[in-house]
Amino acid sequence: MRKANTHTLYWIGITLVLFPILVVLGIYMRTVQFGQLPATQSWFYPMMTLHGLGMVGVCYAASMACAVDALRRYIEPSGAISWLALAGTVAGVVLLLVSVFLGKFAAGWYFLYPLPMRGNWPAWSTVMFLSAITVLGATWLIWSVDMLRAIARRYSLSEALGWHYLAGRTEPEVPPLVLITTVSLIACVACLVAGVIALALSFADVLGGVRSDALLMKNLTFFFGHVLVNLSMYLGLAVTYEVLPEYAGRPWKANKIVALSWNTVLVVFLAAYFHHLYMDFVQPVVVQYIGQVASYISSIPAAVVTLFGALMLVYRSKMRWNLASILLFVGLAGWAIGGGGAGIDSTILVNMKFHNTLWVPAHFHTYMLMGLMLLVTGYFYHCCQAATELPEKPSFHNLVILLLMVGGYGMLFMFYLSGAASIPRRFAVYPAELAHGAGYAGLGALFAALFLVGLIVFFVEIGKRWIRAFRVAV
Ligand code: HEM
Ligand SMILES: [Cu+2]
Repeated sequence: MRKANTHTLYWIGITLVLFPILVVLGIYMRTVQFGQLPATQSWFYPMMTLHGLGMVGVCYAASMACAVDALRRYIEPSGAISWLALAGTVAGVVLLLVSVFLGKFAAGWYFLYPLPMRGNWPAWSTVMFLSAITVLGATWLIWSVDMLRAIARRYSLSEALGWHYLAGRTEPEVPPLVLITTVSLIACVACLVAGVIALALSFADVLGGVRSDALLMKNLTFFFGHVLVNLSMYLGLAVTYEVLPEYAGRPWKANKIVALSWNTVLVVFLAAYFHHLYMDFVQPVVVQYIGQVASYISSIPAAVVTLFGALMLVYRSKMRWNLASILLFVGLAGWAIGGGGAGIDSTILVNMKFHNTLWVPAHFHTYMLMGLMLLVTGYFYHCCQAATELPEKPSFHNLVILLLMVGGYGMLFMFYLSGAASIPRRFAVYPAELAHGAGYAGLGALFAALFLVGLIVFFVEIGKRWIRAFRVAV
C-alpha cells in the first residue's frame, strides 16, 4: 500500500469533475452541428470557448499534477506553492465561468487578437476572460518555477537535462521523468512569458484603446498555445516512463539516445509553432520553412525513441495488465496516431488544403483525448489503486477500455472524415454547401456519448478508490 499525496488527490477530484462536464459540452457542439437544439445556437461559441480553454487547462494542470506527484520520489516541491497552484487554478476557472456564462464571451480558446475586442459581447466579459487567463498563467508560472527550483536542489541543470549522457558518462543516473519534466518546465516558463506579453497588450487595448500589431500578437499567441499544449503532452509521457516499468517489472532508463532526443525537442520545438502561421503571407518566407522542418525534427525522434522504448519494455515481459497499464499503453498509441495526423497537417503542401478544416480538431483531439487524457487517467488510477489495493475486475475493466476506444476513435474518425471532406472548423451550423458535415456531426455526437458512458463507468471504479484514499490521506 502506498499512501496517496493529498494535493494529488485534490487534483484527481478536480479533474474527475471538470473533464466529463467539458466532454458534455463537446457532445453539445456536435449536436448543434447536426442541426438539433436550434434554440441554443447562440450558446455554441461561448461553449466552444469554454470547452477549448477548459480542456487545455485541465490537460495542462492534470499532467502537471501527475508529473509533480511522480517527482516526489526524487525531489521536494514547496507545500505552500502546491496549495497556491490548486487555489489559483480554481479561481481562474471561476472567472472563466463568469465571463462565458454571464458575459457570453466567445472568441475561442486562444483569444486571437483583435477578435476579443471586436465581438458582440460586453467589454467587461473580455476583461474577465483576460483576467482568468492572467490568474491561471501567473499561478502556473509560479508552479513551474518552483518545480524547477526543487529539481535544481538535487540536480545541476546539465545533469537534469542529461548532458552527461551526451558526453558518454552514465553517472549520475537521472530518471527520464526528471529529464523530460525539466525540458517541459523550461518550455513552460518560455511560453507563459509570451502569454503574459500577449495578455498585457490585450489589456492595453481593451482598457486603454492602445492598438497592437496583429501579426506580432498572432506570433505570441501561437507560441504560447502551441508550446503549452505540447509540453502538457510531454509531461504525460514523462510519467509513463516512470510508471510503465513498474508493471513490466523492468527498468526504463535514460541513456545517450533518450537524452539526445529530448534535448533536440527542447531546442527545436519552440520553433515549430510557425506551422500555425502558414496562411500569414506577410510572415518572412524563411520562417514558414523553419516551421515545417522544426515540426518534423521536434516530433519524430522523440516519438520513435519513446515508442520503441515502450515496445521493448513490454515485449516478452511479464507485463501486469490492469486499467492503469492498459490506459498508459493505449494512451501512447493515441499520442502517436494524433502525432501522425499533426505531421501531415504541418506539411505546407497539405496545409494549403487542410487549413482550418476539421482535420485540425481531428488530430489534436487524437493526442489530447486518446493520448494525454488516457495517460493522465491511467496515472490517476495507478495512484488510487496503489493507495487502496482493492480487488480489480479485469472483465469490467476491459469493458471500460472497449467503450473508451470505440467511442473515442469513432468520434475522431468523424472529425477526420469531415476534414478530408473540406468541412471547416468552428461552424456552429452548416450552410447548404456544407450539408454533408451534419451527418458526420450526428455520428460524432453518438460516438462521443459512448465515450462518455465509458468514462462514467471508469469514474465509478476510480471514484471508490479515490474516496478511500482520501479518507486515509486527509
Ligand atoms: C469526447 C470528448 C470531446 C468531444 C466530443 C469534443 C468535441 C469538440 C467539438 C465538437 C469542437 C468544435 C469543433 C469545431 O471547430 O467545429 C471541439 C473543439 C475543441 N476541443 Fe474538444 N472535444 C472533446 C475532447 C477534448 C479534449 C480532451 C480536449 C483537450 C485539449 C479538447 C480541446 C478542444 C479545443 C482546444 C477545441 C477548439 C476550440 C476553439 O476552436 O476555440 N477537446 N471539441
Ligand atoms: Cu502547433
